[in-house]
Amino acid sequence: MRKSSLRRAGAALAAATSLALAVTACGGTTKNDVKDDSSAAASAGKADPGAALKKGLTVGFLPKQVNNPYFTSADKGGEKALAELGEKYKEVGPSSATDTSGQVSYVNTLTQQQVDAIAVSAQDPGALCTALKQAMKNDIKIVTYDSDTKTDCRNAFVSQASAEDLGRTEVQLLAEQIGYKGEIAILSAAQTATNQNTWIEFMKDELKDPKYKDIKLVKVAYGNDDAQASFQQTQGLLQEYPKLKGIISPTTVGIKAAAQYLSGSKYKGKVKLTGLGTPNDMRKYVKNGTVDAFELWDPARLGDLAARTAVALASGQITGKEGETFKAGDTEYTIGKDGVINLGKPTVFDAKNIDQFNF
Ligand code: RAM
Repeated sequence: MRKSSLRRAGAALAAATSLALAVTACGGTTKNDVKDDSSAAASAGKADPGAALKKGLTVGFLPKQVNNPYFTSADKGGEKALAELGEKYKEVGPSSATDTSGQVSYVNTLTQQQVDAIAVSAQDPGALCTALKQAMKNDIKIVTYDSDTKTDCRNAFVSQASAEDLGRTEVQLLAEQIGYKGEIAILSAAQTATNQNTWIEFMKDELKDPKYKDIKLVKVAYGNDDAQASFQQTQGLLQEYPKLKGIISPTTVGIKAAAQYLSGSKYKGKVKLTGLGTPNDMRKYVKNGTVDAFELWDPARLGDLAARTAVALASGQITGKEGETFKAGDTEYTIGKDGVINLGKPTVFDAKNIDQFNF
């Protein structure tokens, strides 16, 4: 049952779109966000852990970028879970990872279509908020997955792993590879991406440890999850910092493009590269000696959990409050602080284990 009518939705959505556009430039991360008690999530009513899962619900997946193989795998995982549960799946989304106004329009379209829940990977923590709050007012449950919004703009966030662990382990991996000495750079995705910005903050914090005193972070470059731009940014980094010893690229598009550049250059095997990549993208660069080790979670499992969380929310089993529990497949999950649900630990891939993975 919809709480509020969608009759006024046209005008409200137009206002929502322009307001959302006005805050597109809002940056930052969720690292220090505090949950606002007046948030939609906090006021979403009481959870009924015994409620049966509803059937025939429609969940709209809205990734950062549709033509990114990482999101293809993630959303396929969501589609499969929804089919198993007897729900309907749809996917919409922009083809560029820097099209926040495109993401806002897709949220508005899904709201007009009266889907039951939206699973969204946000390109920006604030830009989608007005549109997402409008959706929640229309009783549409919002799950962020992969990349969060501010906490009051969604009911729950399905996180791929602990952001802190990811940020710190990437620095640890690279530091070992360069012998704890030399200049390093980060090749990120979009400048506003919540997930990458949160991980980068933890990388910078990790680098404060005295054991990294001989390592200097010289630049954070942005390849916008665009293969060509990421390739050029890598080339630019090496031109600007010829003594560079290592690069961390916490994006599947960025690390692949950086590996492609390094493997065809005189820096192959000399400039170390790590970060987050898919085994299928990175296999040949591990085998040809460009990359020693990198990490990731299974994107399909992330999409699966996002879908199951969306269905649990839309069925009233959970509301997104800390301490609530629900079953996704065979696993019981507990909602943590700020409505965060953690998928688990990422895997580190290297020459020894990479052939065991196919995604
Ligand atoms: C890219 C996207 C995504 C991120 C992965 C690691 O595909 O930026 O948001 O989680 O890389």
